[in-house]
Amino acid sequence: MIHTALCDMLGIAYPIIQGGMAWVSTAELAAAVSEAGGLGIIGSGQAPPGWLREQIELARKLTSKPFGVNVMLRSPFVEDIMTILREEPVAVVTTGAGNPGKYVPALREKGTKVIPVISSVALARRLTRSGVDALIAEGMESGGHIGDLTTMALVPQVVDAVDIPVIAAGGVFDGRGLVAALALGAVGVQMGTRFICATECTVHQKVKEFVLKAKDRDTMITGASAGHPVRVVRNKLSRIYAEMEKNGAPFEEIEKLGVGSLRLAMVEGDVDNGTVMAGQICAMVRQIQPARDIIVDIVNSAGKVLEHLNSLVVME
Ligand code: TUI
Repeated sequence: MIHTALCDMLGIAYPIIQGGMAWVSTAELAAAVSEAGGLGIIGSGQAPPGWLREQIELARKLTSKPFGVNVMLRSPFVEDIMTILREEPVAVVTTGAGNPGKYVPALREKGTKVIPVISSVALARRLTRSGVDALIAEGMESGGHIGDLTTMALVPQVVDAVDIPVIAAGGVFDGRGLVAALALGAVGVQMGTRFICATECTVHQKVKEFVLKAKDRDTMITGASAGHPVRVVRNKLSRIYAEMEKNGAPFEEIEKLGVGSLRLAMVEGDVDNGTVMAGQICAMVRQIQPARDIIVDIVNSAGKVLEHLNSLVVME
């Protein structure tokens, strides 16, 4: 059993947040994670606002436990999404791919905890001044839109820079990752990639099979030359990206490749021509299992790691 300040802050049993992955983290997955004692998150990505309203309604039917919504700040619908979150407040809002500062007061007024994902110390400091409740420090081991520091380097620097709770993300698969995060000063972890292969995850079956097959070096970063680095599982589309970037293709053309490609993979199941975002631990994902089993495995393995570490302490 592992209990941290994050559990008290969010009213959850275990300090595990499920990443709000666009087109992947639907109400079914979020509710299953929350039911299992973690914090489930609906990923609103670039989906239209009506979709989010339905998903919040569905999650409320599936669980009475707290859950959250991730807002992708580069979505064209971000203002409408924020309006819905004021009308239908959820326990937690996480944000990604930008600075959510101006939305913080209205969300907190509704009792929503605001927990931005950040990849630098500078933004961590700035957001602390905006009055956010906690931060998720996400290393470049993560899937999707990333910064350039690793989790190992980023988390302790953010922990030292701010006086609010920090959650670690990027490269976490099991109890070893959870304990490592706690050792770095975090109060918990956010995990995305492992939950892609949760039984309750509604992503296309072909995506689950693709992730199950991935090996340690099968992810790569696309879009860095256009200023938006995104970690994906290598496929036909990522090879086209690499070729274009090598040839110095213009920024706009590289950006164009990505439009609609995440949905194409995650919803339509086209894992050749679509974008399959996943983190570097994708090779460790070897089975499809219920969210509850994933959470139990993380918590039990963390207990064993802690016992082992404790056995290394020699009294002088
Ligand atoms: O947001 C993510 N991961 C994502 S979002 C996404 S969907 C997408 N669609 C189209 C274009 C781009 C993305 C897929 N994966 N993770 C959280 C995260 N946020 N990591 C890094 C950041 C971040 C980066 C820069 C947060 C703030 C930031 O600030 C820049 C600024 O505006 O100051």
